[in-house]
Amino acid sequence: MNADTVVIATFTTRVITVQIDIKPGSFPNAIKLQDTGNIPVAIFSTAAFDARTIDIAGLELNGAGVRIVKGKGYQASYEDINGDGILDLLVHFDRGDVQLILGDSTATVTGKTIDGVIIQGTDSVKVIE
Ligand SMILES: [Ca+2]
Ligand SMILES: [Ca+2]
Repeated sequence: MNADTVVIATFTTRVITVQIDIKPGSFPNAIKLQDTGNIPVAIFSTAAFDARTIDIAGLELNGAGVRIVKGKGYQASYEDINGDGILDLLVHFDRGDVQLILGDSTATVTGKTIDGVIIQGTDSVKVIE
């Protein structure tokens, strides 16, 4: 008797949850609906995660990409935002593209590392008119 062999391939997608701070140093993270400009967001490194491995080009905050400054490229820098001695990533998202409506209480950054690992981080927001 022949038994059919069923091969089941399982793909595990690794997702790293990262700690972020929308509008670093400020709380609540008020976002005015009709505002343009940019929203700064810190993505923190930890002992286990180096924010410098993030692919900046692929980052999004609720649908908005990282702001591109004419002649300078992406508006992003490595700074130790929380003073723990490890460099963090500070990126600025295009405010006009961020999809938020009144009543939304969180916003989420999604992206990938240069190795293709998916990252995701959420912070609270206060959407105001
Ligand atoms: Ca904040
Ligand atoms: Ca830090």
